[in-house]
Amino acid sequence: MSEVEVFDAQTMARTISRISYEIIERYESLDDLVLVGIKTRGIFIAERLANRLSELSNVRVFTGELDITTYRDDQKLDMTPDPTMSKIPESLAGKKVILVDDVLYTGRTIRAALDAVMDHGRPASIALAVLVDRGHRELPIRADFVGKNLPTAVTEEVEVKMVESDGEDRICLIK
Ligand code: 3GP
Ligand code: 5GP
Ligand code: MG
Repeated sequence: MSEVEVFDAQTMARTISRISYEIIERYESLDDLVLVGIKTRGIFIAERLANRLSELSNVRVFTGELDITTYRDDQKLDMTPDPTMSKIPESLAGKKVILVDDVLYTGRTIRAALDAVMDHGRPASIALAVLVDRGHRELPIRADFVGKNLPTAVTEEVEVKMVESDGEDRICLIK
């Protein structure tokens, strides 16, 4: 097994900044924007983007937390979709939602997240921001904001470490 560093702490901070600028460019205004992080690390990334956006624009950007466990199509147990497992500050009806996750892979997490978001109201729009797109999509899903496109083999794994959960910011490709 070998480990190749993809992001160090500085690159991760720069990437969060760059995506924040791209978000500002993309939307006419940041009013009604809600960054919805997919647990676990998507939540930390959404918080960091919201802080950076607030610094850059003087608009307070709201965040939410999505737990998509009960919405997955590949779960072994049949679970009833449970919107109360997510922490969304208010209705998402009419909001500009950006889903935020650490790694985009098959796309099944995002498909589930779209269902989960809709259970909190009908947003005006939904976009997707991810730190790493590792390819191998099984559904017609793409990200609007990408930290890094990282071609991977199915046997490889992208290890994402963040200060909030792991004590350091670092992304490695484990071969
Ligand atoms: P999370 O941070 O979004 O909760 O490195 C830990 C993170 O990556 C966890 O996600 C964990 O579930 C996820 N993870 C790591 N390797 C894999 C993998 O090979 N496949 C899947 N589906 N998830 C992985
Ligand atoms: P998908 O549903 O697109 O297959 O996978 C996306 C979700 O699985 C993300 O939330 C991510 O945390 C996790 N994931 C899938 N592959 C990897 C990987 O190689 N590394 C990490 N860190 N997470 C992964
Ligand atoms: Mg994730």
